[in-house]
Amino acid sequence: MSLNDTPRATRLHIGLYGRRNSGKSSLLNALTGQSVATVSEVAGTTTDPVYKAMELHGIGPVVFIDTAGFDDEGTLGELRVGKTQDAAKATDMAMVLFHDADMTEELAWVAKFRRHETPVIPVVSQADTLPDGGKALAATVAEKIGTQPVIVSAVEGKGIEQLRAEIVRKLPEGYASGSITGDLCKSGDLVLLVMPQDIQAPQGRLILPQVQTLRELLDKKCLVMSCTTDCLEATLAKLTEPPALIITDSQAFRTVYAQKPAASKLTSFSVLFAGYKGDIDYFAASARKLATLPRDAHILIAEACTHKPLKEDIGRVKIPRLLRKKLGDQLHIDVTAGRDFPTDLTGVDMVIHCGGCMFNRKYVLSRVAECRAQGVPMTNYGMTIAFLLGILDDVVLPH
Ligand SMILES: Nc1nc2c(ncn2[C@@H]2O[C@H](COP(=O)(O)OP(=O)(O)O)[C@@H](O)[C@H]2O)c(=O)[nH]1
Ligand SMILES: [Mg+2]
Repeated sequence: MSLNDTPRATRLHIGLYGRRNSGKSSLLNALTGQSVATVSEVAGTTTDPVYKAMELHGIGPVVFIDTAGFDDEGTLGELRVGKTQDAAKATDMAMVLFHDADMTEELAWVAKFRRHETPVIPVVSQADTLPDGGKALAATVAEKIGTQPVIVSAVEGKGIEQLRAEIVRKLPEGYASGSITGDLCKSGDLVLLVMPQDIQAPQGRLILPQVQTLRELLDKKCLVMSCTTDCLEATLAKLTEPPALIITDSQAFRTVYAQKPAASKLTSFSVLFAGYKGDIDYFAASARKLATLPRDAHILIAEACTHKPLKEDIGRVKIPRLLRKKLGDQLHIDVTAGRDFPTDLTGVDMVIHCGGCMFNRKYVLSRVAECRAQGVPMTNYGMTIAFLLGILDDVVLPH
């Protein structure tokens, strides 16, 4: 999905609040990895609040609000402070920056946000300039507001991943990326769904990702055709033009790839759900890292469902078999199920997650955030299969 397809109003608005020169604009740039906001030594450089819609890695579409600073002086200053107050009303989540022993105004802002039930992330900024790396100031803040602040340095790039994890932790429950198929198809496009109804398919119904995808395609006014893998050839032969997009069950990937018309884009349900329920770019980058894992690497496979494993279970049988075939017999593979996910990932070289249809996006993103913070790559089933079959570069990713 292109950035502008998510209406600004429905995006999560994250506001940065602090005095002039507390490092708000620098922090925003560090978080996004871009120069979104003007940084200056001259206090009061950011004048009106700047609303910037963007894709935040590990989170999704958001709007950042970079404010002028709440200690602005003079007539023009008052106007700016007024605008900062106004921006606060549109803020779904607030970062309040602390950098000074006098924190009267900062505390008042925290209290104000809390009164409005707006989640607040306290931040100790420019930590590299503070005598003990900001620890004493952080302790004082924690004592005053009952929440441990994240200590950051935009210049040294420290604390940025922790801040990202904190944003994920504070996301509203229902936070979703908005679209499953994103920019991959539009109204009037012919979309073919390949859905093998094998031993693992539940009796008499489709699985949730298939149902949700189908519903979205109908809402989008796409023309939808469905078949099982064995009927793919006959289906393609009946169509007068190649489908704009083919969405297949990951397990039929190779078969579908071999038969697909050159003009059709191909993706899988689990790749789509990697984006809908997780961080597609982190998953794709992590899947590529499978190639460089040591032969005796430790891989953690995380299943959302706690159903009794089936004979040809994808997480317990199929993926481990594919991994061993590609990477050798010395791999250590553990499987975890349900909410049973370790907080300490020491010794884990790679996490491979299921599609997460039983979890909400916030929950999957919190796992991604834990992995990112601990420097552990994390990908999902669809991405893993695509990589192991050597077709990751031929799969289209939704955005
Ligand atoms: N040493 C250091 N300087 C910083 C840091 N963050 C910002 N600065 C500097 O502090 C000044 C004000 O930063 P800016 O981001 O414009 O602050 P804002 O007014 O709150 O938006 C600039 O000179 C920045 O280069 C940091 O983490 N460490
Ligand atoms: Mg600024």
